[in-house]
Amino acid sequence: MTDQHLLYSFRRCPYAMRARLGLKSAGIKVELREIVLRNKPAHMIELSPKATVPVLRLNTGEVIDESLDVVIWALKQNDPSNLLSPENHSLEEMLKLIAENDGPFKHHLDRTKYSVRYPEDNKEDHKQQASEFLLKLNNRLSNQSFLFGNQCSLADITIAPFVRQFANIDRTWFDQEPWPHLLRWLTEFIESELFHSIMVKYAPWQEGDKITWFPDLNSG
Ligand SMILES: N[C@@H](CCC(=O)N[C@@H](CS)C(=O)NCC(=O)O)C(=O)O
Repeated sequence: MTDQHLLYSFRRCPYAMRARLGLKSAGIKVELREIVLRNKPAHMIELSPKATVPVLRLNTGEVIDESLDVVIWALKQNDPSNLLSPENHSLEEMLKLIAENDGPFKHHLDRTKYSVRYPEDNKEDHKQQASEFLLKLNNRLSNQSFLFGNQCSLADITIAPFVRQFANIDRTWFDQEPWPHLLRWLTEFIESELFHSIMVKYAPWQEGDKITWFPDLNSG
């Protein structure tokens, strides 16, 4: 047992954003250690040799190193906004859409955003295939405020950071595509108090630093 939960995080990583969104929504306080991907702390790699962020070490010593598992763990402790149980929908249905996001959509997103790393691939094909997923989300959002009804759910907070990442590849193009409902949903997410509260900037952690608590007490 240690005194507190510890989160290794990277501000701009959509997986780490997802973890912070879950922890913040659940009101769970952690010690936050901001990292730089090129220079990961040895302790983080000791906890999780696959060395991706986020890594959450619970005060029991248990390590959770998959972002979706972090969110689900957090919300199972405390879920005041019922993110795990949206009206008329099941957790299973949400997990299916999240799997599409994390699998094919993220695959095409990376090959659009980092196309120089994939010289054999056709960037436009990947952009097109990623867009098909986004049109599907737009459809869901045409008659409801969020992906699984009129209240925010697990699916919204876990998928939105990736849609934001895709939108930022070419914002002028993205804003002109035929997905007005998706745009409305993304804008609301980006402008939300919740999102602002998890995007506070921290200097990279160094041994000997004083503890940085997340959520930040000054960020709402
Ligand atoms: N499946 C993992 C993926 C996490 C992931 O790939 N994070 C990226 C940063 S966005 C990372 O740490 N990559 C390792 C690296 O770039 O060295 C999760 O959901 O937590």
